[in-house]
Amino acid sequence: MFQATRWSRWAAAAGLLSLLACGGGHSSPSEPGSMAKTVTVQIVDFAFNPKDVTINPGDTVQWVLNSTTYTHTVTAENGTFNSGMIFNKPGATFSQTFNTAGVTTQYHCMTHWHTNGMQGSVQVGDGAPKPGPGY
Ligand SMILES: [Cu+2]
Repeated sequence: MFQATRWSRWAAAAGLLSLLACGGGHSSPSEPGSMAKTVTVQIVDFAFNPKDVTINPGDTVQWVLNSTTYTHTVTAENGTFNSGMIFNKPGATFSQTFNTAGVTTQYHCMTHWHTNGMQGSVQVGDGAPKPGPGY
């Protein structure tokens, strides 16, 4: 009886520690550089999927062309990044790391922005504002 109680307390403590070790997931953004993740956004036909992503500071977004329609770009409207015409064959990738919490970056494809509304957003941290209409 005594042994079983000790063991279950130990198991509960170990479970709690393993949760804390991973930063608790999305509800509590981690420090930059610790437990940083890469989130993938697929480019399929004339759209980003998912269109909007929410990440923690220090995380990286990697866009991957998974389509035979091109040429696309990933171009930030605040000027912080621009892939150029890099998405010119299936499998092409572009990555950007976002370190500043509370910032939402709206981006688009220069080729298909006006014709297809090809745009998306990256929200960093839980307090980042929602993207504008259409993003
Ligand atoms: Cu495009």
